[in-house]
Amino acid sequence: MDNALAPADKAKIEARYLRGTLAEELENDLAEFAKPSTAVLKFHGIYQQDDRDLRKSGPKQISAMVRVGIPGGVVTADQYLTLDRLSDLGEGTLRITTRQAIQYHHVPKARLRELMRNLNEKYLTSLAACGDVVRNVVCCPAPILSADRAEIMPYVLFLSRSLKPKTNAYYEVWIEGEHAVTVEDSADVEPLYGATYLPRKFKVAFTFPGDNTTDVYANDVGIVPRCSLGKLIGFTILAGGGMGQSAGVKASHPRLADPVCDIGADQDELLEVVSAIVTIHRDFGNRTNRKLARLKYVMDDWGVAKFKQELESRVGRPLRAPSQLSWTRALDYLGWHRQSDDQWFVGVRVVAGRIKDYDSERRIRTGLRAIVEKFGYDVRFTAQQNLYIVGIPDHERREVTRILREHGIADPESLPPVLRHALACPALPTCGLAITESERIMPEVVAEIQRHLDEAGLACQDVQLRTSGCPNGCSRPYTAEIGIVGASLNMYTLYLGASPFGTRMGSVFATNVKRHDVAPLLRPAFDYYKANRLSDEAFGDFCHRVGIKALQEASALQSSAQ
Ligand code: SRM
Ligand code: SF4
Repeated sequence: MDNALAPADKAKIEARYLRGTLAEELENDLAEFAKPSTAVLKFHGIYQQDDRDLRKSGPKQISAMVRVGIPGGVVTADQYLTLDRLSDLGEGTLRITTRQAIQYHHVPKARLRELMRNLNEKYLTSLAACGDVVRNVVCCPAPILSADRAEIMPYVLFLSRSLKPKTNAYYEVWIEGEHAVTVEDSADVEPLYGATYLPRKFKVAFTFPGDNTTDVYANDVGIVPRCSLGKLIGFTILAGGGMGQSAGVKASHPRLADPVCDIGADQDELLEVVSAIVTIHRDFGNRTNRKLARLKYVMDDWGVAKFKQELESRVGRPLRAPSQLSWTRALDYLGWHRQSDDQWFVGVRVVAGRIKDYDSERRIRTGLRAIVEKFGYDVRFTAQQNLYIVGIPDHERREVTRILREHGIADPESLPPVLRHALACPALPTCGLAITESERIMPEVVAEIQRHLDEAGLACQDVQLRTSGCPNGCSRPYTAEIGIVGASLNMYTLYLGASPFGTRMGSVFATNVKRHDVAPLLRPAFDYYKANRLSDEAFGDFCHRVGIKALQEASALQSSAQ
């Protein structure tokens, strides 16, 4: 074996196209996989975790988080009901992720094969939902008809399928249950990835012009369709985005993607260009330091001109300059919307993406299942952790509304604006990287912030707020108007000033903020905004215009006056 290989790459080669010793380990009675297998498991969409709430009270309680990739967030009714039923193999919740996937938590090792086989029977897979490969391809899933939209879901599914690893390991390990075979015995090749796969994860998002619901700028590759009179005429391609930054690694930072080129509407051309960008990451991404390995650091080093030159040399032709992109505030499409002349869809708010029965009043999981079971509607998950129930005929709307109400599923119009738009990553107790709480405290923090907005005379103000339990930024807090990021034990960093369109990141407003100090600390900024905003100026745009220093001074002034 080549001694110059980085440890992570050596391990990938030793795992023989994602096999490792998973099949053997599934045969033993141990509750957990051995450490070397945990890296291989990620490519299969599985994280080995322990319940961090229980760490102090006894031995570690090991189980698995399983992520089911759902390209564009689209599932049939039958797939939804399967996803719902299989959640009982874990803790009984389905969690819609910020990339339209579904996660199960607390799945025992002994139930994993059963889970994977049942998913596979319904054409669902966790392959490549995690790991150093192209992850779940996301897209705005609202079935909206308008002149500046065309049906692009076939492109999403095509790209997703084409960029999946080609190894047979997933089927051997989970479906056929055969013992691992050697590479020589298998016919495996990974034409795109090679035996060492990518240096790091790689994310692709589509979104429609004007409507950045998927945060395209936060992705390694962003794809913006160009449409005219409801027809697709091409795509604008962006590259080099990513939110993650690692605590203690100074050079790591979030970055927005840059527009690189325009291409035509042909599926094969799209695949060619996106694959070429993936190979730039494969060949030039940092393979010795995983904290600095994302494509965004290649873009930082090279700049767009050199990046585009390399891309052109890989596709063998010059590429057109990117079109100018313009954006408006992303809509959430919650509530009722017309889908076609005789059909509707309803957007359902799922706070922090957690589909579960909270108590006898709020039976979200049961209510959604009841609707899908009764009517057979398809479901679409969104990158804002919500879902749409689609294809509802006019005459069934009343009954759907009744079932939603009966199960305590809130009418979005009744939700306070901040709660309606907020995102939160899971953090404690499942995430091994969490420094602070996020999902569990988000509703409370949001309620406190809403109270301060109400008191400041801003009760109806739309403000995007996102909480993450560490700087990795899984809820994309750096593109939220208020970003709350776990930094050290029970302490948060607050970011303000991002654009509500996802085109500008926020800046640090305050550090080392205790959870209960978050809302009071923001209050002076709300008062300042109320008194000095321009007409129709969003909170994030205001914070950016006046600058962080002015906001901090307003905050200091108010606290010294008290
Ligand atoms: Fe994430 C790692 C959850 C979207 C950046 N992320 C993790 C892990 C797997 C923790 C770990 O490595 O041990 C978290 C599992 C927690 C748990 O208990 O479930 C986790 N990330 C999530 C999800 C579930 C958050 C959510 O609220 O839904 C999202 C799953 C998306 C999916 O379906 O694929 C999720 N993660 C994101 C996003 C947002 C996005 O992609 O739009 C980001 C920022 C964008 C980006 O990638 O830069 C993100 N997650 C990270 C990072 C930082 C990567 C980096 O470049 O430094 C990590 C840490 C890592 O990879 O080492 C991470
Ligand atoms: Fe875990 Fe941090 Fe991601 Fe939250 S942001 S899920 S704490 S890795």
